[in-house]
Amino acid sequence: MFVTVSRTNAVGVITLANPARRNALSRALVEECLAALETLATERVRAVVLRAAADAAVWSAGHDITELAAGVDPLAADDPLERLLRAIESFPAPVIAMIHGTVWGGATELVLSCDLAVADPTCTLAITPAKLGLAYNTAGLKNLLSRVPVNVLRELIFTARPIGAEQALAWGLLNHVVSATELEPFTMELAEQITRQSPEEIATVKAQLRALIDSPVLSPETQQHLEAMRHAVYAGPDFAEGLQAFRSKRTPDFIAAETATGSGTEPIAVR
Ligand code: YXS
Repeated sequence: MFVTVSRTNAVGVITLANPARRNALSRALVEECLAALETLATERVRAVVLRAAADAAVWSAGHDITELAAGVDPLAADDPLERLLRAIESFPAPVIAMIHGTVWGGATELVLSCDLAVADPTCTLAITPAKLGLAYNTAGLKNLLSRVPVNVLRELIFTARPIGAEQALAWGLLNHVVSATELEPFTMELAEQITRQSPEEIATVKAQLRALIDSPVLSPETQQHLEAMRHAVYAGPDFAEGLQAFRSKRTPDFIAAETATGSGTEPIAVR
């Protein structure tokens, strides 16, 4: 059991509960989140709060790196985490991320796929594909671009550095930052306020906004070109080095890895 589900009036609460693995988004934990959403949908809740345990220093460590493999697409469309992101975006009621603790990698995209995000000052957010040499997916970048300006997204990805709650609020990644003692009552009151509004109109606005975010669609040629670029990355030396470095608990050396495979020698194409 890696997730618990509870309900207060018309508010469902899903709690990530695998502290030993820092709530890493393993297939098992994500499948339990998907099952929890299905249960709450049948119970017709009118808001969902997605949280970790109150004492968790890490909200979620992101994708379970031990389930990634060099040469294999780490973010395929049918990946459980990708299915969870879509399930949250299509859930008929608003999903609110309530954050105490640090958020890493794919967990940041999980937070940003929620409709709202409320945090306390312990919250940090990091987007880390460059740390692993991992090929982020185009759908994920489109989703992130719908939440933050492109220069902010570039800084988050290019540096792989966590940003604090106040910076995340200033950049629009969070709706509110409140004190640690206020976090739960503030978030639950926000959820209760939503449950007092028209569920039909809220479900319709969610669907309208998602349709507007998802258009325009990329041409098949562009999609194919981007997928070829992604394949070169996840089949390349950086990703293998990033995974190996994690397993060996050391900092990755991408230059050495590229030099060793001779892939770092060709000149960088400048358009
Ligand atoms: O050594 P044991 O067996 O006790 O396990 C350790 C860690 O290996 C494990 N763990 C993870 N296992 C799989 N995937 C993870 N993402 C992950 N993170 C942690 O949990 C046990 C306790 O970890 P430990 O000792 O490091 O805990 P800590 O409290 O000292 O440090 C917590 C963190 C979160 C700062 C640290 O665990 C960490 O930096 N984890 C990696 C965070 C990260 O880079 N996540 C990105 C994953 S890749 C992803 O999400 C996307 C695909 S993308 O790359 O595109 O963003």
